Amino acid sequence: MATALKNLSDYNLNEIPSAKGMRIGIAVAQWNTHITGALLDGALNTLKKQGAHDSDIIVKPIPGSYELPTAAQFFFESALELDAVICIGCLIKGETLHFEYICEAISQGIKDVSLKYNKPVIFGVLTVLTEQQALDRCGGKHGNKGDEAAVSAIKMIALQKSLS
Ligand code: RBF
Repeated sequence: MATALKNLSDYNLNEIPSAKGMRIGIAVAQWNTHITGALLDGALNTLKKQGAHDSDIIVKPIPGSYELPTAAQFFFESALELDAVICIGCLIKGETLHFEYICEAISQGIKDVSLKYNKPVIFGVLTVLTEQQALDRCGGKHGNKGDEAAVSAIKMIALQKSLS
């Protein structure tokens, strides 16, 4: 699990499928926006580099990370006909157990929505102990988890298309 061993932006994009024609929703939590904004920039940058069209990427702000699974469900229930949803958030551990409860709920919730709709729902959520750890992973020394989330979405959409 150690991101210290893997740079989150270290991809050879020539080896990643084209994202042309892929339709992707992105839900972005509005807590720690200096982090989630950078994660969003990374995801958008990677999707566009791989050929995704602006009009095929739908970005929506949501209150906090806890609401990410519900937002993903709203995306799939909409008329947008999305191939995947990327959930972007940043949880920084505080002094109470709130962090543990929210991390658990989000990771389970994202998995549940993905299985319910049979579509990729990507965990673009930083769960860190300090703000510095988040800064290191949203464009800092460990790369940008937004890039990794976009690559995961593209790969999973391509996988599903190849099997259907
Ligand atoms: N949302 C986040 O996305 N990241 C956080 O670090 C975060 N910390 C929170 C800490 C406390 C004490 C509370 C009450 C909420 C926090 N939230 C955070 C918001 C949470 O995900 C959710 O939006 C709200 O709890 C409303 O359901």
